[in-house]
Amino acid sequence: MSPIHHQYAPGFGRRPARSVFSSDAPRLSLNGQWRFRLSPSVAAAGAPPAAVDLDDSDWDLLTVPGHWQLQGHGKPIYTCCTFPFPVDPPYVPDENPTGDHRLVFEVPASWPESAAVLRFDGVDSCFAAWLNGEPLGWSTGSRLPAEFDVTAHLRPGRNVLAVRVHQWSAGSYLEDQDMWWLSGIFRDVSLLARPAGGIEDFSVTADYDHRTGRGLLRVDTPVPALLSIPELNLVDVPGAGPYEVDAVQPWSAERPRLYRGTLRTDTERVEVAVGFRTVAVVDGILTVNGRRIVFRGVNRHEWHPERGRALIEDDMRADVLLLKQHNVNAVRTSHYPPHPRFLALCDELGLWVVDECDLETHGFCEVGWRGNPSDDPRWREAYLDRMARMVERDKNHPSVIIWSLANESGSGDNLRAMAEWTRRRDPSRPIHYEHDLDSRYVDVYSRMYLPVDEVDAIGRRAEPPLSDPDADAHRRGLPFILVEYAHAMGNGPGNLAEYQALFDAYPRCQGGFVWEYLDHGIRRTHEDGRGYFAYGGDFGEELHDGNFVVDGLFFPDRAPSPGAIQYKKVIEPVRVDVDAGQVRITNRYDMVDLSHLEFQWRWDEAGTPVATGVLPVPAVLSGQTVLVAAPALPHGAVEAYLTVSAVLAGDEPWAPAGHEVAWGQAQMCPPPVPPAGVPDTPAGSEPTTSFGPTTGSGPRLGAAEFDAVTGRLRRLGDLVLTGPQLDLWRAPVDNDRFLHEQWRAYGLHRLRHRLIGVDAGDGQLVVRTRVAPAGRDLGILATYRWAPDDDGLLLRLEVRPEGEWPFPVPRLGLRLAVPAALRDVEWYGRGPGEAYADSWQAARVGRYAMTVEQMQTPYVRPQENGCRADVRWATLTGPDGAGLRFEGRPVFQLTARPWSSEDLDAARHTIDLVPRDAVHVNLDLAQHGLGSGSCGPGVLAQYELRPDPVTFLVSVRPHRAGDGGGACRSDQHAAPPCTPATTVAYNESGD
Ligand code: IPT
Repeated sequence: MSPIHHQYAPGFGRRPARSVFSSDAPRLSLNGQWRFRLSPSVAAAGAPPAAVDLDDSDWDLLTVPGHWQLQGHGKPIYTCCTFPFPVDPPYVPDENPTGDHRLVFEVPASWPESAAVLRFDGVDSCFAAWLNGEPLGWSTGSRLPAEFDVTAHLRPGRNVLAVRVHQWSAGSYLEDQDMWWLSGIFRDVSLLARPAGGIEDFSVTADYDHRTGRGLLRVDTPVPALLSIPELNLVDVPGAGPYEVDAVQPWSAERPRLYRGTLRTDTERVEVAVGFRTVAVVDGILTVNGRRIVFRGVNRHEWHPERGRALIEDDMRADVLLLKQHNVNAVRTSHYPPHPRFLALCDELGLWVVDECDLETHGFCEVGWRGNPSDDPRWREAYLDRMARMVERDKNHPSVIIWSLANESGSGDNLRAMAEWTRRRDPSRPIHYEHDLDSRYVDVYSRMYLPVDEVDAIGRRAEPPLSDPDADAHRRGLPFILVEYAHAMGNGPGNLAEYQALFDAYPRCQGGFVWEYLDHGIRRTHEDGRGYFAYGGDFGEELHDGNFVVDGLFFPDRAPSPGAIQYKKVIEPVRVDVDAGQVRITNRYDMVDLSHLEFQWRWDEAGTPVATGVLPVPAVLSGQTVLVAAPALPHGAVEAYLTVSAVLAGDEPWAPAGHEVAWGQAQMCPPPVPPAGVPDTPAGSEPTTSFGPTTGSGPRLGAAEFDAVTGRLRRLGDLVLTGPQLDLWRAPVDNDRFLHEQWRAYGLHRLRHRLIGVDAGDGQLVVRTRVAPAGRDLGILATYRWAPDDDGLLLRLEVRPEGEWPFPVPRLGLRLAVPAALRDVEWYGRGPGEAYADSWQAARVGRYAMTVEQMQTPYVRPQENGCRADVRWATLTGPDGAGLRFEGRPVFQLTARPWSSEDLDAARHTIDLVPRDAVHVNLDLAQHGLGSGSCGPGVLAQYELRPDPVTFLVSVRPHRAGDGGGACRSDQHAAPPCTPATTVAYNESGD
């Protein structure tokens, strides 16, 4: 007999799978401090740690649940899909770290003499257990429960439990999810008394008929049991019923109505939480309770930066609350069943769940899928075992509306067998598996990372046909979901709005799940005390996939990244379109009306609120739109914006009253008077005097002094500056993957500037330069035309590319360095967060103040960040309130940081970034979009930044203490009256 870690079989000696529930039968938690010893191999571990009298007093202590690698034993390994051991199934290397765990526990005197069960909710990856020296059995299936009957071995008083856990096993071949490899008893361990005649398991069926409003309820049990749900007038009735319930309130993610009650026999009482709902695919559309639903979802791994996948209740509740607060309505439990409490919280607070089995054989892809277990009958039992353990455990959760067989496991008969078993066991839920490419045994057509145009074709049911006409007809009739899209790695994702537009446009496109919810960074502390998050490679792994493991909408500590804020905006369940005379409000919820929301409006002039109020909005039904008159305010002399926010009218279990759900904003009117007398086009006049590049003293223009050799501005009044000069570079974002290799090959990060000439005259200074990388003959002619502008300067930068530019460029604008003391920033433009060409919708126009430090987004792997878009003006000031003021003509994009782009580019972790003695400022015309290129489609053509000839205007002047931000002067905006200010890169309509 081969050792347990080399077996195709999933386990031995386990009890049949069943659901998780709360019972009044005694339960003893065995969580806590256990004795622990890690051995580098099974051989080194020696005899099992089973003996009652084994002296473990010199073993370490380990917190259970927990991973040993996160408690100082062994090291985490991160690979995305490559197996960190030879692909040699079902065998794993001799170097198989083995953790022996022992716990001495007392069975209280009150413990009944009934049967007893020992339950493990999750052990990674393969374990055997002994109680009081007697073997109980063994199991694989890390994220699934295993129960053993311990009736014969449990003693009154002192008991000794021993568990041997192998890091690697045959099961590891089925658990190649893209996450840290972390081992141990990472979910709860408990001892359960099982009263004779108790409730071993139960299955709730609670259908909802949306035509009649009636529910149909039955609760099946192996032994007859009595059901009580007082709210439904059911008291001690036979569970099996069935019962027709009139006028029942259905369960949905939007209104998670649970009817709580109990089920009892003479010896046991258990809790039930019933949610009435019916899931069905009707005419090719996925419906719940007769209504089409749209997933505004995320893929959720379980993660905590210190505890790994050993989550506690607070973590899980925080996740559900955060998701609800960010308008997310659905979770795919990528790629394994979560801790059971998570699903109970989804039932209670309302999230649709795609519950996915603990199965992924992705590493076989690396070897051409040779030997993939999915199509090998020797693995059949393990596949079916995993599915049954998930379905039986989670079957009573109304939140679970789809079963997912696996992730990225190729194709094969074992998957088909799982689907068939599941369909028989639970016909009430559709079945999903993305990699069933022909969708032969699934009920939902699902793909990942498809580009917008392919989703559009699927929406029209016009996707390319399959070769088998029957399979094609079947697939063409299925609803479609993007089970993964929008790779949220680092800065991004972009293009969320384009996908959402397709989900709105095509009934068949029923939303998707962003990859992914949370960055899986591991918290570490540098020797100087500063904290940071580690990623792949930081633990000396021989194979790893770097920071591909930090690709979430939320940072490892659950702080929302700009991607989360953007996603919240794009998926908002109410669309508020503000127009000159009216506000158009569309209910995009699947089920509920808008009576739970209050619509508050705010009128800002030059970014300062001048009036507020509440719009009277009727209880708009799902899918409907109303037009409400916009508040009429007199147009002043400055730019005015109307913002309408939909906020919670009362407290909800997931957020307090006043929480903002959605908003819309529009520029109501810029100054009616056309701009007058602005010298913003000095290009026409020709200079009369010329300074050569080698002239000794620098030319001057008013309070400004320029460098004679480079032609660069070096002083404005009292302030010493470096620059500005043309800049094309950004520290590549993760989504610049592939493109950034071209940028580097062409040397965009090492541009050289050559002064052609400085010409002065007519009160202007014209600095002509050529900017180009070494080794290449392409370049840019950059002409800086400086003219006096009040007590400052107006700069007109003309950019004329030369040669072949075969790719979009990262950015186009100016960089400069200003004294480090100027660290207080105020601006009028989009904010408060960053915004990019294809990810700006969450940033609203307003007046904001932050320090330079606060403007940084701490991406776990440092990269370009912090761009504030559509900035009309910005000031950078020091402690005395004096500094610089920049003004756009009409707008610019502002990035300010305590380090340079080069520092950012070189840094691997946040702690590598150390403030310099300058503030580095970028004033950009535009940046290239973000896209999803780290794992998916890149930037859409309309958001690419092509190096075309352009002219960019911006002014700079000294800012004195007490100047204030200043209202937007009427002459600052080149935009014509009553049209929104736009830049080349921003499209207000979102089209
Ligand atoms: C896809 C995986 O399903 C997911 O687990 C994760 O690895 C994601 O990619 C990238 O972060 S599979 C990929 C081959 C598209």
